[in-house]
Amino acid sequence: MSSTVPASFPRHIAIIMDGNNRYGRREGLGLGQGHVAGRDNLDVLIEHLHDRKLEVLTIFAFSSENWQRPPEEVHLLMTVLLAATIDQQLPKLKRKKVALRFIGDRSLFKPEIRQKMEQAEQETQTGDTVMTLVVALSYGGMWDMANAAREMALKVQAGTLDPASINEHTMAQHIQMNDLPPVDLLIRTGGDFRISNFLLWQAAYAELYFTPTLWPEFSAAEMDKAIEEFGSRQRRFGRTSEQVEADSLG
Ligand code: M2E
Repeated sequence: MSSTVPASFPRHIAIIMDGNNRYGRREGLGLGQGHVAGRDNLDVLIEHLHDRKLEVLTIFAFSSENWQRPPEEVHLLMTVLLAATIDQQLPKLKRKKVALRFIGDRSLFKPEIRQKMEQAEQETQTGDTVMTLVVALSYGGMWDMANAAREMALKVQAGTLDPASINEHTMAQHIQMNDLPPVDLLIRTGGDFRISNFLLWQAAYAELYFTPTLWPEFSAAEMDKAIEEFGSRQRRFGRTSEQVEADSLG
């Protein structure tokens, strides 16, 4: 008997958007223009994934370590481009019912930027969210876990948490995005085969997809290819080899 196993669609996709600077250099663009091209591509992909009814998209724009980049680039990314992107995206995110959320260490941002981030989050929280866009800024997976540990320690100190009750489940409640589904598919563009301290806890069971394509050139078609690949791996790994065999014969 032949059975058709439906391709599973990921609920949560996370992307390490690497390759903006290399793209800019290759194309002979000015400083920061590779990041602008990357931002424009993100715009296209948000729209595409929204159409495909993805629940959560998490993007890694700027890591804890990226503060060590040249000061001009840091300023451009974290002040100019970030503020401009929020202003530019906000009307569309609201119209399409995309809830915006930031994860990472906000204490490192200027107060004006922090306020802009908070306001954008508030303005996009509605009762009928279609997709959640999580932007990781000054984020690190190890920071996330240390942050959870600190929060739990404070609760122990206050007498509201019993140390004996600390396990994977109680810890998970202190990790960023605890109210969202775990990462199903983690994509890294730009050719490196690393997680680079991105989501460590949340991507514990994620399928990994690596591509040499530079982020500004990662198209909707390649995104579909990654999703397709995810679906076919789920079909294979969710069953015994006998089942896969039987299905391919049927
Ligand atoms: C982003 C921020 O490299 C970063 C600079 C700022 C824009 N960016 C890339 C983002 O990841 C905010 C929103 Cl609303 C969307 C994208």
